[in-house]
Amino acid sequence: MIRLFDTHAVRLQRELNGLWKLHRPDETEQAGTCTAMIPGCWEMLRGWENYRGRGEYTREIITGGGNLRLVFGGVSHTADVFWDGQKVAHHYNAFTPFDVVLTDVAAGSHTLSVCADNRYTEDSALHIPNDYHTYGGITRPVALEELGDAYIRFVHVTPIRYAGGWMARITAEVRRLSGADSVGLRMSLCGVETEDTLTFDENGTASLTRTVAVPDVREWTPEDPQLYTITACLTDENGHPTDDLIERFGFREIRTEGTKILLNGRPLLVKGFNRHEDYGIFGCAVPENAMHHDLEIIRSTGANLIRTCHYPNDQRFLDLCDEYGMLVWEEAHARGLSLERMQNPNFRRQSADCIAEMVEHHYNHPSIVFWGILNECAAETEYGRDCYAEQFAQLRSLDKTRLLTTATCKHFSDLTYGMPDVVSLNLYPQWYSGNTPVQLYEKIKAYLDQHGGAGKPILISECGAGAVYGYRGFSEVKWTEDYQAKLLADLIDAYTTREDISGIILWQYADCRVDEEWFASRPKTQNNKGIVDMYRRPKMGYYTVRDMFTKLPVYREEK
Ligand code: ADA
Repeated sequence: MIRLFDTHAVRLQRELNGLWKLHRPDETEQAGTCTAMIPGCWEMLRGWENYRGRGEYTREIITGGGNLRLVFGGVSHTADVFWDGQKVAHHYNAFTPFDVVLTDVAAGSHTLSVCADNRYTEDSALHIPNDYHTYGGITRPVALEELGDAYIRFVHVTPIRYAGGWMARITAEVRRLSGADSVGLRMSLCGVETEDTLTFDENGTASLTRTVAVPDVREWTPEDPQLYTITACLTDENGHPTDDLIERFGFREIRTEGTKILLNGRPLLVKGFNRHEDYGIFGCAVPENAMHHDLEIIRSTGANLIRTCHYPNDQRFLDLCDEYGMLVWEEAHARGLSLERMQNPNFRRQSADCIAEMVEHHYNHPSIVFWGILNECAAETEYGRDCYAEQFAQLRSLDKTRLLTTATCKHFSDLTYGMPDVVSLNLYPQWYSGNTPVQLYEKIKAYLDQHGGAGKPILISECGAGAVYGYRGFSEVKWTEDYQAKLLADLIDAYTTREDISGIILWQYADCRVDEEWFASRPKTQNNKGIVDMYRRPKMGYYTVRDMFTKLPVYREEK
């Protein structure tokens, strides 16, 4: 499945998941040639566990011909796509989807190849050796769609709350591949029907924006995550459907008021986890059942938010968050980039592409309430500050409704405190620094108040401690589960009880693999700050967090 609900009743879509052939194109001997399961990371294959290089996946496609669209949920991290040996697409970034439209394809058998590359070359500004692992392969689902003369590229729904209730602003974009200069577009949501004729411009694109009032709305809330469906359908001159797209959305509002974050008008207390897409033997290609299991565990702690540190997530996971009423901070890809890294000639373009793809594909998820950028990058430099400003401006132009933020560790030199809607602090008292949680926070708060951050809501976007699963001891020294559990209790206590902090996002939900070449090598080559290990076995910290989070309210006024 590429999504967790039906997105088409007219357009034919078939999955290309399953077994593909895989080989290493840069090795003369056919060592490593095998069959691989898609979606999957090649690190799951024997002999490929530490492979960093190019891997070429191939399979046969039998089609009745016509216009086809290949949809890739994610290829890690660079993809070159070949159709019968001809290159048809190039895409950079493991964490964003892309597609390829092929017109007038002949009926019969064809060869589809995808060459994935997970090397850290100079071309790659965002995938670098890091405190998480960049796996290799076709790591998210792939599908093939049959298109007619035109198809719907996207439908975005923006919920708008006004004094009398709710409206929905709908934006749709349609592309023409062949055929007539105009097309009919019928849409239906919550019992409201619209019908329009769209005329294509010289580039073969047509778009439409409409705002409709929606009566009797049930709001999407963490307690009652009500989802609605919009169906958009292209029609020919006889009114017959030729293409369609079904999307899900919800009615909810997120905004700030002074130092508060308001969800549907109520002050939110964030109780969250940072979660990497990484799971035991599956790597970043986390199967649906395991995603579901993660949400079961996370919800059982009483948490209400997940931060997708530090990249856009698989859309199936976001679908699950919509269903579970789990709030999401989705982040564009970047972690810990130095000034030198940000000055990579590809950095600005690769970042802009990532942001554009993330917002376009994930716009409708009601669960996403924050867009984040540039975790712990060079915010202390003037060049870095300009990049932050550029990315915030891009996000604001694409989405005027969600809150923008960035997690900083440059507490006493950050030049960007004035830019985001919410100031977010990554801090590790009693782990990397000797201060108590309150001492450290108060020092930072005094600084940020003088440097653009005064009067804004504040989130603790990361804090925590490492614990090696199963390492226990009366000594309660660092790396024991005992030390982690005790520190987590202190952190939750310090950061959820102050009026000037809107909540805490613990680092992290589950242990994850880190790159061996990353400068701060870690025990077991893992970031061990999870409250569960890579196989989701609970550490003592899981129970501590659960005991504390479940006693805390979702909204501040309920205290
Ligand atoms: C940082 C960073 C995380 C992780 C964490 C840690 O704040 O944002 O990705 O590396 O520190 O475990 O040290």
